[in-house]
Amino acid sequence: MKEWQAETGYECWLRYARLEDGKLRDTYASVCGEIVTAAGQSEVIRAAVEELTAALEGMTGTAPLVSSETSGRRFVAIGTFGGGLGAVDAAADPQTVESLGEEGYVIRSLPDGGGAGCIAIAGKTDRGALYGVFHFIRLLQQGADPDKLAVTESPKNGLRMINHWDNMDGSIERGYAGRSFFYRDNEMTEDLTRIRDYARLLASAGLNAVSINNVNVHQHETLLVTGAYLPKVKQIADVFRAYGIRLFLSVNFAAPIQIGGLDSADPLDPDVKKWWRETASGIYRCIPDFGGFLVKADSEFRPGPFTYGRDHADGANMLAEALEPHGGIVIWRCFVYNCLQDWRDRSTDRARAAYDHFKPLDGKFMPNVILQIKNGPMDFQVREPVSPLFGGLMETNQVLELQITQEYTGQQKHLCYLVPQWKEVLDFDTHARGEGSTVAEAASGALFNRPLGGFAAVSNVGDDENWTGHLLAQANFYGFGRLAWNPSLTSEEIAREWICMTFAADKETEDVIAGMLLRSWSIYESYTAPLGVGWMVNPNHHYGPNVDGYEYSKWGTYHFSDCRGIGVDRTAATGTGYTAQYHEPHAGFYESLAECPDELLLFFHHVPYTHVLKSGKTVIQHIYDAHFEGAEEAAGLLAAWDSLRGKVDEGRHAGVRERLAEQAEHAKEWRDIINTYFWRKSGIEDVSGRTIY
Ligand code: GCW
Repeated sequence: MKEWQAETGYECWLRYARLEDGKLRDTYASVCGEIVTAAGQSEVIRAAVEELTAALEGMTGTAPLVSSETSGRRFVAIGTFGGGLGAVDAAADPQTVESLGEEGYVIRSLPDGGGAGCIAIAGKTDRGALYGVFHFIRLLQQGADPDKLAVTESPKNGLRMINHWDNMDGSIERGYAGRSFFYRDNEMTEDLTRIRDYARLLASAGLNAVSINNVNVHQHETLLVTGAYLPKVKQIADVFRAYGIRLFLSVNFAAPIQIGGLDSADPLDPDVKKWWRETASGIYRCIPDFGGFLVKADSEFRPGPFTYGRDHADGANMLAEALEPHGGIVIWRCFVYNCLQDWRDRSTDRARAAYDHFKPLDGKFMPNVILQIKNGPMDFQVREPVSPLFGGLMETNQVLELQITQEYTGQQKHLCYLVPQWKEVLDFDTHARGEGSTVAEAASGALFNRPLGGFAAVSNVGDDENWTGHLLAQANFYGFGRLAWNPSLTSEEIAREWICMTFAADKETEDVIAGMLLRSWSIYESYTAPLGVGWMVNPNHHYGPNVDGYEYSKWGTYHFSDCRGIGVDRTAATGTGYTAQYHEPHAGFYESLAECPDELLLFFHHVPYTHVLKSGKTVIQHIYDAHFEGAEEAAGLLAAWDSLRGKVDEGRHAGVRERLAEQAEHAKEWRDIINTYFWRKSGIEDVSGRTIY
């Protein structure tokens, strides 16, 4: 059996383990024996060179020479077009260079370049070159032939962002991988090493923006925009800058009152405007390339413009005006709904809220405002329809918000590779401009020709040694970045890339892990809340089954099960009218009981347990079958992983195994509680006569 180095998972996919194939090792060592850059390089290029040096040293056992002149042997040239390196300029014609945009790059094998031949990695900007270097490393990790490189890439989305829900006391809202690595005890961390490694991970996955504090901005965090903390924030921004990443802060809409000594936060009040303008200037004096503000307002008890009878456009535009002279942007969240609903009131529908609030404001936001829209109308459930704001908003910049942290999808104790879920969202055709009006096109800005757009996602990392708690949850972090760069990559391509980089596994091992990842979302869905109805979790922490946990609460998240049936009537004909927020054909599909897809049936319709699905099963039989099968498949994930003992180093194997074992047990708990609940409610027997309690 193979000897493994003890591994913790800290390096993630930037692992750079010694290549096992000796021939490949020698080839890479000789082809990449030297790295050449123009003299006097920027810190971004220096970061790129450092990364490639570490990668080559790790993979081949020999560190490359780094210089600004070729010594006659083969080399890798890294730089910007027109930046003083002939090999770089030879890598692409002017038209290609033009098409690259600010962050694109070219990677090319030039057999005749610079004497012995070279590989050029070139961007229009140094950030482009950095992304090119990370791509090149990925190719080496995948065993690419260095003589046949011809890659031209640029990102589909301008904004590719991670949102942290980290609090300054060190806790992370909905964090499942330890404490914050930005803060501790209401102070900012002094240890920038981990933050630098984090920046490397972000950049390697293609990400370019990060907000470092929770959108629920509490007392200390309100002060982040002031001199009290800005010098420390600057240090972090400096670390990120070297990796092409812009820093954003979440701000408290009531800050003018809480820390500014004003008696109002009214967005139309001149003193309030002035306070924000001065605050913005103060930030930019310290951090000239500060990204801007992320805002959760009038949502879940956060302050906002409603207090003053103003709307969200008034609120966002006021902040946008303050940031505009400095090139900053406002990212304003659309997660606005009534969280003090009465469960007895059947006319209020939380799913409608974001559209009802924001659609009437379409076109009223300043050009440097982006509305951030959660993928679904509710809240990051394992299954939801796509938010109708995509395709609904046509004159407003928008960014798609996803949740990498697994709040409702197993809290990084269960395996749930979310890329397939995200792909379904991205591929959803809103039909806003006829066929092909996908969410991916709307979010990027391409569909409605918007200047700004992109993807943001809530982070799943913390100070756990392996960043994500569940090692395999790293694939979600990586996958989000890759999709934000290129939404047309498939879930499988991303999974295999990640596995190859993370485990350097043989083909058989790669197949096993890829199979586990690709099945995991559907497995998780099958043993939790059925057919798109959502929730059924324990209140507050949201882990584990509790069918009525939210049924009589104020949060607007109900399933309405009784002895006859289950589901929420959101039709225009007899329900809340939510279906009408979609363009055709979806408005019609969802409205029709016959056409509504099975997996979303209970999101849109209240039906008897005996209703027959398209699958041919009744709803109740589907619930039983899915839960029995789901729990079995969860056990199957553990068995599959066990088959890899000896093929993955012991440290990482054991860590994952522990979580898969918990998942298998917990899936049984889900199975039995859900099945028992519905058996008792409906009185209908399982046709297969399995044990229900
Ligand atoms: O899903 C809910 C979470 C809250 C979160 C909120 C939001 C940051 O349960 O913890 O608050 O969404 O997205 O604002």
